[in-house]
Amino acid sequence: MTIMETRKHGAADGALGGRLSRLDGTAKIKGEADYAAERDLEGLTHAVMVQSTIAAGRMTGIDTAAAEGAPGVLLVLTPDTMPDLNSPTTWLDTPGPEGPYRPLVREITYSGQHVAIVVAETFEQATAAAALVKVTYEEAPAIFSLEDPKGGEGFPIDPMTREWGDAAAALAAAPVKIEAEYKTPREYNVPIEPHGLIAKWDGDMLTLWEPSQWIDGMARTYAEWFGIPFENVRMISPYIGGGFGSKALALPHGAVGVMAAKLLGRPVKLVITRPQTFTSFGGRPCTRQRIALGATKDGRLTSIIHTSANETSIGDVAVEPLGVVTSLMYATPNLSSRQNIVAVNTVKPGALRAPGENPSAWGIESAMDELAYTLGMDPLEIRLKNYAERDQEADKPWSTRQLREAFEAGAKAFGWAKRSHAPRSMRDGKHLIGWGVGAGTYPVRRTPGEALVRILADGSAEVASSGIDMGQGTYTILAQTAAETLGIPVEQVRVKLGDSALPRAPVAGGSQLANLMTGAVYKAAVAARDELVGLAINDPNSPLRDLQANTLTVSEGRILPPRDGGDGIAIAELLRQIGRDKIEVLRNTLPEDKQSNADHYRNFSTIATMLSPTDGDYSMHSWCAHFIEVRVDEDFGTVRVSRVVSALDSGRLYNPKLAESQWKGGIIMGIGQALLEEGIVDERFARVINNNLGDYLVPTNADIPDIEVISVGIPDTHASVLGGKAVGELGIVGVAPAIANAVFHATGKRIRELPITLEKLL
Ligand code: MCN
Ligand code: MOS
Repeated sequence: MTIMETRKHGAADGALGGRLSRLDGTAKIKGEADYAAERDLEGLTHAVMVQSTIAAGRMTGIDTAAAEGAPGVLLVLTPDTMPDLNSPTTWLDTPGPEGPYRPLVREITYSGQHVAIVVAETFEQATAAAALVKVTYEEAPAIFSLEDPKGGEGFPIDPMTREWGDAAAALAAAPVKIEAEYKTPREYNVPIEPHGLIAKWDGDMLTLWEPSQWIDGMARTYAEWFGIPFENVRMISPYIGGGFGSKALALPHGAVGVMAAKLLGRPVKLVITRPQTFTSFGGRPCTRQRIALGATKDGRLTSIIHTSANETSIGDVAVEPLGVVTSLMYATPNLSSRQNIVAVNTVKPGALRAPGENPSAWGIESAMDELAYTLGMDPLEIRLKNYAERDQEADKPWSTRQLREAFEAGAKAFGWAKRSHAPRSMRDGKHLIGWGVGAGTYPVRRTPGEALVRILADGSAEVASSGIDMGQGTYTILAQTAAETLGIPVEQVRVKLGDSALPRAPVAGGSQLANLMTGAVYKAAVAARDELVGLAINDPNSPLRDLQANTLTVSEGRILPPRDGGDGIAIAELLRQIGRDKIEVLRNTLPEDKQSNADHYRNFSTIATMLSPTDGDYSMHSWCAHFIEVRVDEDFGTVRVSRVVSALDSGRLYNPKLAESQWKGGIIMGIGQALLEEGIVDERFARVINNNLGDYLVPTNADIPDIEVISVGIPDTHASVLGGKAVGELGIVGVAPAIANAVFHATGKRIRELPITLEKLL
């Protein structure tokens, strides 16, 4: 839809629901956006990390003499010289492990673990000297990945268990059944801006320029590591070059870099190299899921049995929740879902766009397709037949679930009715054509947020929060929220984000920030508008004096009386008249009993305050359906995605242009996951060898067709103050199985292990 059409339909660009372009876009295109590591401070020094070359064992010696004597070198820290840090609290607000925190280690548990840092006057000097650090090791056998039989079955994660009915008996009795194993490899976040920071100490005040999805959470960890008050950490992150889940937490290299700055008494810049983005933090772990489905002859599910495992690191627990979609998507009277984790010699896996939902949908959405073909049923029909009318596990109704509408709208726009059922039945020259469908979902998470709204003497307004914008659109939608609520044009609103000196905000993770921060800004803006109106009716010189507050409106920067009562007064004029330079309101969305908390920041710097999607009377989720066409070259086994139509339910959209971009971004990552992305492990060294953007393949423009996205959401005020649901991670869920299902339709080959590379099709 064009902007003109949107106008015709009511929502002006700058209002909520309008298609305003990104407010940060111009600065980024012009190169004016200042990213964290681009700052040049006086006395800036440069640091480079040294990493282990073995995956398991212990360091027997580390010789730093040559490095220390190299030109320009100022400091070398090793496990022997790195001072201990405090053990930080966890992200659930519980105490961390006992004993000190040591980010440089002698006991090696994965290849690429940090063992030393070298700081020099220039980056080149630090890089050269880092190569001179000589480490000797006593090597032990390593478990290279989840695929390594040495890892065994792992141990169960009981909170992941879901059971109802008698799944085993129902499966045994089912007239139709399928059973298969679905796998995903290690996948990496690879944001274009690598992780890095500039750290500067002034006494016990720490300033950090570091890209962050969660300023408050990271600032808290740094404060705890270094034993200083939260307020002493100033973290600045106005622009972020992508994170996809990897920039939410403070990381070991950050701890070492900040310590180096403290010891040197000079600012330190530390940017990890591209290969180090594969080992300084983890991406999505390798997963496997065994799924058994039982059904009646007419295609009604009677049982789902799901057993799964993901790899974690040695000594740490990382769970990629693999059963989350399995238990939610389809109605079944019997279900059993269990998950193990298996410790292997890898960096601790982390969050990558839709952790859990993404691989979970890969399993169940592939399995449903297999069941459809076993039954000779249309893959869309089987999904509609088993449509879950309510959340069976939580035993609650959905707040809103426009998934049926998504299936219908997507199928219609795609032309699904023209599909011929049999594999290999559609062809265009030497291309086999396949049409596949896959569904997805993402939960609505809710955590408190806080925002400051300021109306200034010139009638313009400011919005401030430590929440962040890594490209998803926060600046823009918060400006729209404030503009609409305050009744001033959007050009008159400035939004400040990404600075811990501003009011508190939760993590921009779990696709929650838009709902939470629009809610907080709305609350503060309503209070500011009320104050403004109060001034207008109380000021003796105001043309609106003594009118009822609830009869006034604010629009286009003017406070207006009821119809035909004149043109009121401009906000700027009123403030000038009464001699006020601003109206300033700070509001948060914490529950009443938490409003006066001494450690206010604690409510925003962990996820302990997060409500689950089933907290309350409803089960709240976003939903989507992807319809995808592939063309498979029979001779070469190459797969091209040639058409994507997705229909998505994220409730009300604050800015459809940006939400559509988010969905498309997720779908593009899903195409990458289906066809390209894979951390290839060298089994001999337990090391990911394609640790660069030349060898770790992500999709380019040439890999991506036009993508049509259709919004089928309706406002959901159970889910959020302004009626929106999750957007950011929804699009990636269900894409890979839709592609694998399309590949099966094209070729008759069922690929159960991602990515779908050509050798699997030949
Ligand atoms: N939006 C909307 N209407 C809604 C909800 C959202 O119009 N009802 C739009 C807004 O433009 C909003 C955006 O969608 O800014 C994302 O909102 P939301 O779903 O709340 O997600 P977050 O703001 O919490 O962003 C985090 C989310 C996550 S968890 C990952 S991972 C991810 C993603 O966003 N990483 C991204 N999108 C990304 N986009 C970019 N460019 N870069 C990343 O690293
Ligand atoms: Mo997103 S992986 O929850 O930051």
